Amino acid sequence: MSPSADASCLFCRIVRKEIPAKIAFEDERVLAFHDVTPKAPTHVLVIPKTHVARLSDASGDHAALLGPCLVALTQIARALSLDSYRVVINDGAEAGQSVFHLHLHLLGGRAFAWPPG
Ligand code: DGP
Repeated sequence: MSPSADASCLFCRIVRKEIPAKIAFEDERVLAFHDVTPKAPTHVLVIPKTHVARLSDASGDHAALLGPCLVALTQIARALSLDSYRVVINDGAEAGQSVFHLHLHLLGGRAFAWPPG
């Protein structure tokens, strides 16, 4: 499994710094950056650097990447002083996924309806 290996993947290109993004967090396994079209006052995308197209593709070694993503997300939320926030993973086009590199949305800074639309 090589990090950010998919040449055409938008988020792999952000990992490789070929496309600029406002980075919120980075370590050897995880990258987080602010969403270009924010849906809340705070909207950060947390991704594994390794290319996994969608949550339902995560298995074996991929699944081990999810824990670090969640831990990074909580650290980012704390650093941004969010004490209440929503975490979203859209898995598949019908669920709203538009970029096929697994990502967690960290949304905060406003109230959220339940159930989601
Ligand atoms: P989703 O619809 O769950 O696949 O979310 C994809 C998100 O990615 C969407 O909220 C917009 C964001 N996005 C798309 N292109 C870019 C980009 O080039 N830069 C950044 N920072 N975010 C992007």
